[in-house]
Amino acid sequence: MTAHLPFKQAAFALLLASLLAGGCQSTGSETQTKQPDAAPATAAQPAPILGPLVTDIYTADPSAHVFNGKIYVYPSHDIDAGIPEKDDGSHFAMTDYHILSMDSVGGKVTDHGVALDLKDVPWAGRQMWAPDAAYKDGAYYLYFPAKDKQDVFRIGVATSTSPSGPFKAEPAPITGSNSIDPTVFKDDNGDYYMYFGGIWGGQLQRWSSGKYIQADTYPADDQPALSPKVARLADDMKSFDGAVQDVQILGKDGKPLLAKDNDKRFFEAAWLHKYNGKYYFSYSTGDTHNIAYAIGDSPVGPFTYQGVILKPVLGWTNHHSIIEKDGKWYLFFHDSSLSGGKTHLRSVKVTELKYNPDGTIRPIDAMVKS
Ligand code: FUB
Repeated sequence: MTAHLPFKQAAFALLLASLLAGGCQSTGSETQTKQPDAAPATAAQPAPILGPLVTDIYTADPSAHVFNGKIYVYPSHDIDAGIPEKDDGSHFAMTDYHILSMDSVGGKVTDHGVALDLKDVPWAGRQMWAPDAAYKDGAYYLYFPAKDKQDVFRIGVATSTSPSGPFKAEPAPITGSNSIDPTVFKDDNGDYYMYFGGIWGGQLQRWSSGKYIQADTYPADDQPALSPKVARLADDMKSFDGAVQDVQILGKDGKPLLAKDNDKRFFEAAWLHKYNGKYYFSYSTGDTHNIAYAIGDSPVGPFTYQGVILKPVLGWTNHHSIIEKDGKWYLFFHDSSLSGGKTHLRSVKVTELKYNPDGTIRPIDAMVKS
């Protein structure tokens, strides 16, 4: 069933369509969901928001990639574990990953079933948070944060011969990794970089000394904000080649953003993409709920703050990825509309992302009523 819908009704229409017209179909461990058609954007209009991509499970933190001409989305799989909401994020108690795929944005979405389960990760204790994936030389790599048995977030890696898994986890997390939200970027010369880090529940504030300290330590308001991290991946894609470095995010004045710059500074959810030869580092500002971005001339920075890509969405967290497919750019993100606003029960959506002629990005407001 197809319908031309105002953007904000599309999610609810999809749910209805799925229920009434059999929009969700299961084939073995895979489930397919039809996407509603949305009216094409005009130059003056914002692009339509499509999704939730799937409605029979909650999905969040979407890391999208194009592999073999198809779009694969590596999300968190949100569940309600009955844990009360706390600042340390314990209620985000996810235990596995499902991978979604589609031929094109707006096409049928396939849920490939469980790709990796917590019980099959020897070192992990709880909370499988935002993952990402990469491809090299015939192998697919799933990078994921989880708390180890000592309740410290680490970043693990698992491998598969298929982009949709199943993935087999390495016996130990990546040496030198910590905190959450890994994302891997492949540069044009074949180098791979991992960016990671997240404040509060993601524990980045416990690594300021270079070692894990249980107490939270934050810079004073007038000091540089906590930095996300970057490391080049070694040839084996399972270890870091060299030291973990700070990612510097500068203001337009060339000085590092400060801890008090809450509406601009890094909190979590890093992503890196390249556009017209420039490196775009984007991230969530956390407690101010923006997806912001900064541009640089090198994959390791420094990056200069530019503005907001995605304004706050329904729910507390904001998390995204950016890909190019068939000459168009897309922003994948999540919100809590399907769960009626529950912060830990989110759903992945997608919309087109547009650049201005000067390379800046047109901000997106997914809350705007059409
Ligand atoms: O999904 C758990 C956490 O919420 C992610 O790791 C953060 O980026 C935030 O979206």
